[in-house]
Amino acid sequence: MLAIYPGSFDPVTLGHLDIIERGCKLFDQVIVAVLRNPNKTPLFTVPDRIEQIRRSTQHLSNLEVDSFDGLTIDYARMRRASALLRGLRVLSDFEMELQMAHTNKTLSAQIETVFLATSNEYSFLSSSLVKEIARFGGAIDHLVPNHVAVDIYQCFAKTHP
Ligand code: COD
Repeated sequence: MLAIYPGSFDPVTLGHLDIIERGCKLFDQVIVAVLRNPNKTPLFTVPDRIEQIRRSTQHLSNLEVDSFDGLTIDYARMRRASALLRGLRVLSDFEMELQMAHTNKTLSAQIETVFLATSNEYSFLSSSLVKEIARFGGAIDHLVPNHVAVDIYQCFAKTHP
């Protein structure tokens, strides 16, 4: 069974990686799909984000990392996926996630959304929080892989030398 784990991953965090690792145990194959969104100004380009995820997941043989644009459900259909994988942290995630799951179900009844509850230690963690901490020079090494922390600090050093 193939699952798509779609998201922004700007950048990938230990919370995302926890979902990816657990998803790889549940499904035969998982594709992490990075959205190419022209309406957003991300910190990292899509190729950079793909590279960060690939470097962090070399030990997972049933994982592919790709990018897509348009609707997630169209990409999932094109890849012949059975499920969309999503993570849930707090109650506020649930409202948006449930709305997306129901909408996607109306667009393709065959593709299920599967939610994994965040691991306790990552329940507070988001890409935005990591960027905010790094912007003000705080420690992020316990929140993202080391090579991603280096990338983030380099980005902010360029904008705030
Ligand atoms: N612990 C567990 N899960 C986590 C954690 C954590 N610490 N951090 C993030 N997650 C989960 C999120 O809840 C989410 O499920 C997933 O990881 C990805 O998170 P992000 O923030 O990187 O990505 P999102 O949620 O911004 O991605 C949104 C999409 C790109 C999937 C969505 O906007 C989309 O599908 N866009 C394409 C257009 C489309 O199809 N629109 C219709 C949607 S119904």
